[in-house]
Amino acid sequence: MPITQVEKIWMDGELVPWQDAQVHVLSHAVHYGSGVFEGIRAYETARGAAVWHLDEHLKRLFRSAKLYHTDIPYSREAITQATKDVIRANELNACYIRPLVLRGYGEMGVNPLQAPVNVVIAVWPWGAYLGEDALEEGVRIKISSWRRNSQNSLPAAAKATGQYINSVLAKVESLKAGYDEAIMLNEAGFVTDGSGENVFVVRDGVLTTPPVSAGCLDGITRGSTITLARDLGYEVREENLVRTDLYNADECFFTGTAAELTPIREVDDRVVGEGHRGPVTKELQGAFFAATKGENEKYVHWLTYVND
Ligand code: PPE
Repeated sequence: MPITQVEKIWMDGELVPWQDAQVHVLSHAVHYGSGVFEGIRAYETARGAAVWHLDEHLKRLFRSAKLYHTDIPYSREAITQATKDVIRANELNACYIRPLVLRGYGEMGVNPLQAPVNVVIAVWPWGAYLGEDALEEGVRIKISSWRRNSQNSLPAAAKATGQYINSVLAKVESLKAGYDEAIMLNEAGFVTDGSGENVFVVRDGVLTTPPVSAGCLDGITRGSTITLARDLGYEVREENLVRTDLYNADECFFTGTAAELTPIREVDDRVVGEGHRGPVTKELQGAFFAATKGENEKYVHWLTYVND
């Protein structure tokens, strides 16, 4: 998806013009994937732009960095302030937010420990991740022939740039085969997640999503969806799923910061349920978007208002 350019990017403590937020081609992260990042959204509310689950995302960023022995040279409070600053500087009401901590220029060779750490927070307006119609019509997906990174090779607990080359393989395979998105299984054959989304199935009114131990990212939208669903009275289980559980579901949907809550209408050419957005998915989407807009008092604490 093309990036919509805005004025400023926050880089290493300063707001710099978009074009000036550069790294050298010999930066460590460019060669070895030694970066950690987040994907966050800010939504338009009656009180201006508000960042959805900023604390959770930044906590995960710091956990990812720790896993790769990277000390982020700013506190979480400073990154919180910088995120607000960069949204305000670009006068955005709603946007996608991409914090990135990368091993920069100065050292070559696999060892990252002497390479400098650069910190970037970019923001831009970003529409529906899987296409404008996807939120209503749903997407067609393929179970990838590529397995999800094994937890003993690349831990799902870290959102690291290099780990995404696994998702790239799966995503491209699915697109070339004519689907919208891929889901990866782990080596044992259990469902993990999409190239950039967690997955849920609904059957007989019960929601099930794979446990984090299956090897999926501990998605923040996954967590909010579990809470929203339970608050609406649904039973939610975190249990292993096999691919046929997706085929035989009444409803199936993705969750993710970029994908938000996107229905899945077909899996491996099998129509899921009625073949369009089901009632539970629709109800959860409604609850999700109301919460992101600050329309439900119960979840206002999930928002960080940019102008506060
Ligand atoms: N699984 C994967 C592999 C993943 O990348 C994401 C987020 C999720 C699950 C959902 O996690 P969360 O956003 O915390 O609910 N993917 C991010 C990057 C997408 C991209 O193309 O870049 C995102 O949604 O921002």
